Parts: sequence; structure tokens; C-alpha cells
Amino acid sequence: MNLTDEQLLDIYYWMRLTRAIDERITLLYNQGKILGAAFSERGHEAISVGAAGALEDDDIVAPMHRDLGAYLVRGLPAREIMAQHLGKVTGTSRGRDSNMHGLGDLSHGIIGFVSMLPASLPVTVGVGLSFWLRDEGRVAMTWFGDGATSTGKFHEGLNFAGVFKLPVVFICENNQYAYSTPTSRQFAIEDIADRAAGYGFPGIIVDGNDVLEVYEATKAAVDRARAGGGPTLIECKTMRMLGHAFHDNAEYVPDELLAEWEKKDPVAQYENALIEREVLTEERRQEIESRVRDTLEEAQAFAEESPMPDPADLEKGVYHEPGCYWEQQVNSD
Ligand SMILES: Cc1ncc(C[n+]2csc(CCOP(=O)(O)OP(=O)(O)O)c2C)c(N)n1
Ligand SMILES: [Mg+2]
Repeated sequence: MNLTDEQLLDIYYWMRLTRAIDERITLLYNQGKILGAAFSERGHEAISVGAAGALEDDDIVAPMHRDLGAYLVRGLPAREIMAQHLGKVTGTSRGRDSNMHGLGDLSHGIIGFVSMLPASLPVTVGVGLSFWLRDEGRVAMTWFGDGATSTGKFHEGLNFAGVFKLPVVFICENNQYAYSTPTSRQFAIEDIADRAAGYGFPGIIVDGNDVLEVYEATKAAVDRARAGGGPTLIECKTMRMLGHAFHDNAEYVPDELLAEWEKKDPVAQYENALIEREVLTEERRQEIESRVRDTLEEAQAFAEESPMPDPADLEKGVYHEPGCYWEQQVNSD
């Protein structure tokens, strides 16, 4: 591991910021300020931050609904993420949605998240294909859950990437549940990583609660992809610590399982490791915490002060074919 102390602390900052925003979103949801559903990524911070941190600026990512840290690490401002959750015009979808759906910004190399899972996966493979055809030395990365691996898009996407040795890194967040479906009802194998062999490239298993392990494995996969070695599937083992979304109390998840994983909380675990290595002093911890708080409060204030979208703009930014059924309806009024 050749990360400097400052880089290690930078990772800590992103993990703390991710957790703080996640907790604030929970609070805002409970206060009824979030329109529609909202998702928590609690327990997934090591995967989103660790994997996104292994990329270069001009690489492209397609994160999903439990990857708040990836959006932040890639430079999407916290204030836009907060505005998105409050359905404000300053959010990334300009008020057309009010949670992770629609989160994205190509100016930060982030493909907008689409809720049909895993719709972003074949798109990421397409991005990898364009990088490969143009010999650009860039890498595409996408995240998806254990449930997403049962879909045709996953198998077709991985197969295509394997055949052409595309520069793509697949990050699977195996959090043991897809809504209420446990992995034992999802697939008949133990490890999703085994599936990569069927497509002719490596499948690796990492502790998804250990940010440095996620970072190291991802960095190796990214370097390999950039050098023309082809794709890698990285299965990050973790646990979904809350319900599928906040409306789901997840009573189908055994308490003992949650208690066991709570002890492996990725943020607390990393903080303790940095303290033990004497990288994180109390002074630095307080300084980072105050930066996190400032960013969070500024983001929430910005979001709350932002206007709701103007109903007259409803059709702006929405694609429809000239002369299509929808346009005919509008014109016939
Ligand atoms: C094609 C499709 N089918 C069903 C859904 C509804 N749905 C949203 S998330 C989800 C579970 C996803 O589980 P997983 O892939 O394991 O990701 P996790 O939410 O656990 O992170 C389902 C069934 C959807 N969004 N898209
Ligand atoms: Mg899952």
C-alpha cells in the first residue's frame, strides 16, 4: 500500500461526509421533507468511496442507489445531492425526481442513475467499448447489487466485455438482500465472483467493509483495464444495514445478522485503524469533522432555499420524437 497519510485521511473525509449526508437524508425523510422514497447506503461507504477513489479524473462511472460516496468522490457537490433529494430545481434532475434516481452529471464523468436495474451496466460496457475503439486508455466502472446479477443485462454485459477485453471494472455490492429476497433465493452458488470465469476474466472477492481492501483490489483492476488486460468483477461482501428504502422496516432480516455486521461498521473500523496507526490524531479528527459539518449544513441550507421546479418547464430536457404520440396529444389541445 503506497498511500500517503494525507491520502488516507482524504479517504476518511469522504467516508465521514458520506455517512453524515446519509444520516441527514434519513432525518429529512423522517421529517417528511423528502418527496417519494429515499435509500440509505449505511454500511456501503467503503465500497463506494474505495472503488471510486481508484479512478482517474477522465474515467467514467455509473454508480447506483447505494453509492452516495462515489458521487461525492467524483466531485458531485453535496448541495446538488441534497437539492436532488428535496426535489428542487437545483438538483441534478432539476426537480424531476427526489432521490438517487436521476443523480448524475456527465461533467463529472457520472452517468445518471436509472432505476431499472442494472440499466447502467450495459451502458457502462458501451462506454468501455468506445474507450477501447478509440484507444483512449480510459476506464469505465459500474456498481450493482447481488439482485442485479440475476438479470439478463448483467450476463450479456459481462459476456460482451469479456469477449472484447473492454476496460471495464464491475463492482458488485453483495449486501445479502435484494429488497426482501436473500441471496440464498437469488442464486445457487456461494460467490458471485465465480461467475466471471464463465466470461473469461477474473472475479475477486473482497471485504466490502474494509475501504483499503476495496481500494487496493479496485486499483489493481483499474490498472489492468487501462493497460489492455480487460475487465474484472469485484464482489464486495457487505450487509444492507437498513431496509431496502426508508419505507421498508426490513423485519425479514434477522436481528443477529445485523448485530454481527454492526460490529464491522466500515466507517468506525477505518477510523479506529487510522487512530491505531497514529495517522488520525484527535486534532485532525476534529478538523475533518468540522469540514464535514460545514459542507453538510451548507448543502442543506442551499437545498432548502432553492425553489421547486416551475410546472411550465415540465417538458424541458425530456426527450420525445418529433411528431410522436405525446406531441400529437399536446398539439391537439
Ligand atoms: C428491472 C427492475 N426490477 C425490479 C426493480 C425494483 N427494485 C428496485 S431495487 C430492487 C432490489 C435490488 O437489489 P440489489 O440488486 O441486491 O441491490 P440493493 O438494493 O440490495 O443494493 C428491486 C427489486 C427495479 N428497480 N428494476
Ligand atoms: Mg442487494
